[in-house]
Amino acid sequence: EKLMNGTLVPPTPEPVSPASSHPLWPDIERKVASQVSMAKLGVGECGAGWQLFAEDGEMKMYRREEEVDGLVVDPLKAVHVVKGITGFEVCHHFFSPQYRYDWETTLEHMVVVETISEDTILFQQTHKRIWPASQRDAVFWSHMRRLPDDQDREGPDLWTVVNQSTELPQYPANTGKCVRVYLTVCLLCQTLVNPPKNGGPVTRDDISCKITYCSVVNPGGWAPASVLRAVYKREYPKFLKRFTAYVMSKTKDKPIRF
Ligand code: 18C
Repeated sequence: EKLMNGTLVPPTPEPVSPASSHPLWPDIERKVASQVSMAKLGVGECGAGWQLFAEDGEMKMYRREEEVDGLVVDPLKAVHVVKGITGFEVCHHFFSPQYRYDWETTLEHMVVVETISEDTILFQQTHKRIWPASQRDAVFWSHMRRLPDDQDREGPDLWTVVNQSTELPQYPANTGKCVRVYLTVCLLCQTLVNPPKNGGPVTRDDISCKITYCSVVNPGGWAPASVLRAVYKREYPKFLKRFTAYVMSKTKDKPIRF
């Protein structure tokens, strides 16, 4: 568009509702704050009963055995340190729908129900069925954010993605072949930089990412406890190794993004 004096006016961008005016916003603010503060605590600090169940190099996975109404809901906490990638890059690939089928091996189908804003998306997902249980689906919001540095540390800010089940009238629970699962997931990432001794530019050899992944999944309906525990003991380590290898491969020849 041209004004009368001949200057060009850029086209108005597509309206994307700011997440802060969305009805889910108060829930998102509250959940992100509580999940991040829990994720920051080490396994020793966040209550007794954490057992190490998987370890591979720098990766350590802990769980706490818990049941609610006879259903296994064991909270999981995993920590990992991965060379050559940043917290932003890890969160970006975890959050963005365009990469999800590449790394999420439990996924059968994903729908982006609503893009609330650049950093907040509503998803509906169906996951692969595990015999002898019913297939599962999930409806959740996902929110990615840079976290202000509360400890005045040197170096880049933290990044997080929080995924939290919610209800959507368009996707009522337990009406089709799927049983609805309820999840709370927090991925928290800190980039560690080793400044090069020669004072040169920071390369991927000088960075690593400390990843904390916390998850609680309520299976929502009957699932044999022994099968469920065997499935997550296999699937969580597989996820974290595969996903981080994926982020390394997607970023290795690209400029570092903090
Ligand atoms: O966080 C992860 N992924 C995100 C993006 O997809 C998001 C999704 C979380 C998925 C939650 C689990 C949904 C149910 C899955 C069913 C299991 C299918 C396994 C198929 C194997 C062939 O946050 C990464 C998630 C990594 C997933 C680990 C598996 C967790 C298993 C938890 C058990 C859930 C109950 C299953 C009921 C049936 C058990 C007999």
